[in-house]
Amino acid sequence: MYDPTPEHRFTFGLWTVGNVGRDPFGLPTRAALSPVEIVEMLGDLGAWGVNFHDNDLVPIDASWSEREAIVRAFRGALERTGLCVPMATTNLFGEPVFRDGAFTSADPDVRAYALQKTMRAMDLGADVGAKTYVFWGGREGAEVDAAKSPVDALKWMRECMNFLCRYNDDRGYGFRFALEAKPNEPRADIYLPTTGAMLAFIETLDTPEMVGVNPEVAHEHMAGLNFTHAIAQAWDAGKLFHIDLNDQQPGRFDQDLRFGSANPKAAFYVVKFLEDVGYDGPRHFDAHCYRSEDAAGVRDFAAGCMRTYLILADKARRFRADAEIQALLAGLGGDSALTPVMAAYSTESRDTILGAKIDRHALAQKQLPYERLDQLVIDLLLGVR
Ligand code: GCO
Ligand code: MN
Ligand code: MN
Repeated sequence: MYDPTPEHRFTFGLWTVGNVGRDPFGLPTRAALSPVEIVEMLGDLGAWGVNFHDNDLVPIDASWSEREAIVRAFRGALERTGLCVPMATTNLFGEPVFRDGAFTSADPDVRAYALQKTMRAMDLGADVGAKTYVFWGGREGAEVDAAKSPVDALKWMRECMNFLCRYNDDRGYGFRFALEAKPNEPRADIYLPTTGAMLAFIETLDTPEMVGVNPEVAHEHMAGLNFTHAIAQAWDAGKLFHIDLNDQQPGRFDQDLRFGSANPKAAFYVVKFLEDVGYDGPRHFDAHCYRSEDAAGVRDFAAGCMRTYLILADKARRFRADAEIQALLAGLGGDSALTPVMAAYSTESRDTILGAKIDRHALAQKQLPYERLDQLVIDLLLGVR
């Protein structure tokens, strides 16, 4: 029942299951897996797809013939396992050239290089059938606000996104672009730090319909925000093009923990939301295995992300089928004679509301049994219901 199959649309990045345990204080703790080995492992575990940054697959200085050989071997692994590539992205953060930003660098030649690298990476993604193209601007930020105006940074970012939207059209790739926000790390402060900020920025682009968001659990939690509320706003705007599932303790470095491992209750509401609204995009795990693990531990980690998702999806089904929970919910909202009046402004509805007798004391007395409701959710999650 909790075994993943491709229909569940679980995906991982080459950089996630391929993470070798390097951190700012220490060297790798496990051997690197080749892209082909990763695809085979993911196929074996029941995943649906695999995603990559350009240089996760093709080393940055590879020649064209090396690129072709790598892509051929990778495609072979996809065909053998049935895995697909739903999403691709560009590494615009690893190389020293991006030390002060890519699309928001004050140096126009750095921005041009970032565009060139992204267009080539889009070609690579399109070659293997990717449909979503993610933009995570890890270096698009600042430590020293004296150095540049954040308004200029936004202008450069907008120019680059508009340019790449045109490239997408020009080549007929049909990518849906998904912008991923993060408040900090690796920069002290990253521009457009939250999903809400990204949603507002998208509306300033020339072709906003091409662009949505890729919210990540850890990133909103690092900002102290409620992730379910962030994806709800993105969904409401028709912009939830992709999602990065992982976990994160508040107030820490970017932990990228196994999905649901730090705050299962928050993870439950995320899964419940996605299942309730019928989100049909990839369920992508952007997380890392503990540094203390070996290759077998990486499998446990990947299997655990998917298993936890499926357990929580089952809990969401039980939530919907639970008579007591549903009765409590039914008593909370509902309609009154004023519901249709509020739905549209007119002189009549204005006067009806201005003249209505609304007893604020009676309303304030109405019972809101949230303690009971929350305990029922806890009972459900802890497995005693
Ligand atoms: C991070 C980010 C990245 C991006 C990835 C894909 O904090 O490192 O979440 O993992 O998701 O670059 O765009
Ligand atoms: Mn992240
Ligand atoms: Mn991410």
